[in-house]
Amino acid sequence: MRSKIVAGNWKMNKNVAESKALAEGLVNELKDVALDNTRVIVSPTFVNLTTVLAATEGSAVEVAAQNMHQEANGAYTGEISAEMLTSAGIKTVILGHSERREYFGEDEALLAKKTDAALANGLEVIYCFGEVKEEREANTQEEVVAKQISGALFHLDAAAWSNIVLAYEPVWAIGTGLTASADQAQEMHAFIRGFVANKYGAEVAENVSILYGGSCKPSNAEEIFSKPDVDGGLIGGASLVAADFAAVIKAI
Ligand code: 3PY
Repeated sequence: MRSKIVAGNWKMNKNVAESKALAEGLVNELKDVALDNTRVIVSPTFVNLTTVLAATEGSAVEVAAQNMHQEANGAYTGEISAEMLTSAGIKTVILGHSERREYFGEDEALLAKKTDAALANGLEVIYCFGEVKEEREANTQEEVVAKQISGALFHLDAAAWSNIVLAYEPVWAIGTGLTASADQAQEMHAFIRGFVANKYGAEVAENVSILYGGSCKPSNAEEIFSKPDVDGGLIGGASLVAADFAAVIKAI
């Protein structure tokens, strides 16, 4: 059975002390919450990963990185490898967020390499993708998403999919306050599951968690999470306040 997952993407926010306080605040908010089949993940910046790991130790809160480099080591100033993440105790990495695609030129060819490096080092990948506003307006969102998924992930064998989580984040809903309606999210998630099933069969498709991201917050989370193919969320702004993120988690 696939897991429900609520993951907080802290992006480039929170210094060391603030990250520690936010992580501790979240652990405190969740201490009496029965999480059942729901995984909770937070994703601070690289410099705060070990602080947040320490602050969440012994709790159900997992810690993920927001990015990594595709090479194992070498002359790549400023970069972090998969093995460096695992050596720090990290088990999950977010790849392909639209901000990485937009501001750092990441495309499917690069993301395929990053995915391979992550999986080869035993990391789970939360792979993000989603259409921009013009693509939605032109009704090409399914084509766009299909290319983003197949281009980075369809070279994998079926077994590798046990370490893949998909995160559909329509770019027009990121940081804009706009949200896909619950029906729009369900429609796309059902398309994605069908697309994965076509390539890998029903079992892989039924077992992959598909998260929704894009201005998901306490006021809309419950409706979005109620849809059968929405297995949780990748949460931006609302994950930066412990009580708000806890409210989103409780909505699942
Ligand atoms: C958002 O909701 O803003 C996100 O980008 C989550 O990753």
